[in-house]
Amino acid sequence: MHKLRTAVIGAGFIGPAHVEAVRRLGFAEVVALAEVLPEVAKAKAEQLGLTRYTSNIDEVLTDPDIDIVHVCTPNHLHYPVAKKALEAGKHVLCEKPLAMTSAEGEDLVKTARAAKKVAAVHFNNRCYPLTRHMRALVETGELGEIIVCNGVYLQDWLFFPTDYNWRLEPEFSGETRVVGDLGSHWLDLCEFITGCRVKELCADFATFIPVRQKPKKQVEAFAGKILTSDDYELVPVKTEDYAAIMLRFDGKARGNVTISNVTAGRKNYLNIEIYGTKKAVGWNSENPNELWIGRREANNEILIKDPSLIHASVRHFCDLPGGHAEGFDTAIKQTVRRVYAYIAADGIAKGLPVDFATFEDGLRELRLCDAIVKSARENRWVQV
Ligand code: SOE
Repeated sequence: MHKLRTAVIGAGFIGPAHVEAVRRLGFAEVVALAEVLPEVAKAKAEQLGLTRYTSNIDEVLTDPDIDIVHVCTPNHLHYPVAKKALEAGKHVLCEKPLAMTSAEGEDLVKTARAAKKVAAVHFNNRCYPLTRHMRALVETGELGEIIVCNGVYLQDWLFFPTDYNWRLEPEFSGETRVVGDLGSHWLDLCEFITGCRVKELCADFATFIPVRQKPKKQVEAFAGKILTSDDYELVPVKTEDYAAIMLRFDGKARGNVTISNVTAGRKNYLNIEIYGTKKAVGWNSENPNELWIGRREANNEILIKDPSLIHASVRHFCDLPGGHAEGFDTAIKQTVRRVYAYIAADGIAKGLPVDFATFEDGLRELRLCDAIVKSARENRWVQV
C-alpha cells in the first residue's frame, strides 16, 4: 500500500503540530498545506518544508491524490471544509469544536456515515499515557464508584485588553469562547475517563474584559503576548472570559469545572480530579507525566509516567521509557497514529473498534455546549 497522503487545512497554531505528528508516523506524508491567505500559505509551507501550498482550499479537498484532510482552520470553517472533504471521499481529522452549531454537527455525522470514511475529532487529551491510565483504573474498578469529578481548564493568553485573536469573534469562533474552546476538552476527557455522562448542568458566565483593543493585523493563539504594535481599534467582546459549571452525571457522580483564558499564570492548565469510593486520581496538562493518587487509609502517591508502571492495557501510549517526558506534541502523535492505523487497516469495512474520538463525540460536545449556554442565559439547571 502507498503511504497515506495528507492535506492540512489551516496553518495557525495547531496546523503545524498536525504536520509534525503525521511526519512522525512513518507510513504517511503531508503533501499539501492550504491556508486562506496566500502569503501565509507560502510562509508556513516554507517554514515546514512543504513544497505544495495553496490558498484555494477546494483545490486540495477535491484532489484525488489526497487520502486524508486535517481541518485546522478557525471554527467557522470546520463544517464546510469537513463536509466537502467527506463528500469528495476523503477521511477527515477535524479540530474541536467539530462545528459552530449542533445542527452542523448532526449534518457532519450523517455525511460521514454516508461517505463511509473515517471522521475523527482531535481531542488530544485522551491520548496521554496517564489519562489512559486513569481510564483503566475506572474500568477495572480500582477507584470504586465515581462520586466527584472536579477540575479547571485555565489559560492566561487573553489576560490583557490588548490580547486579541479570532477566538474572540463569534463569527469565527461560535456562540461561546472558553466553553467551546476549552470546556469541550475538559468535558470530553471527563466523560471519556469516567464513562459517566453529564445529564444536567448549571452554568455561570462572566466577561471581565468587555472591550478589547484589536490589533489591525492577524494574531495567532498565544502569539499576542509578544506583540509590540500599538495599532489597535476598540471592539466590544460578546463571548465569555470565564465559565463555572456544576454537573450532575448519570449514576451518583457530581462535579464542577471552571474555565477561563484570563487567569494569570495559568498557561494551558487542564486539571482533572476523579474521586471514587475507593481512591482518587488527579492529573494536569502542564505536568502530564505525573499522576496524583489519593487515599484515605494510606499515603498518597505520585505515579511517574513509565511503561513498566502504568496499566499494561495502556502501555502502548508510552513511546519512551520512564523519566523521558512525553507531552502535548506526543499526545497529538498518539491520536493521529490511531486514526491513521484505523484507516490503513480499513477499519470501517472490517468493523474494527475505534480508539479515537469520532464525529459522534464531537457532536456530544456541541450538545453539551448548547446546554451550558442555555443554562447561563436562563440562569438555571438545564437537562442535556
Ligand atoms: C487555544 O485556547 C487553544 O489552542 C485551544 O484551541 C486548544 O484546543 C488547546 O489545546 C490549547 O489552547
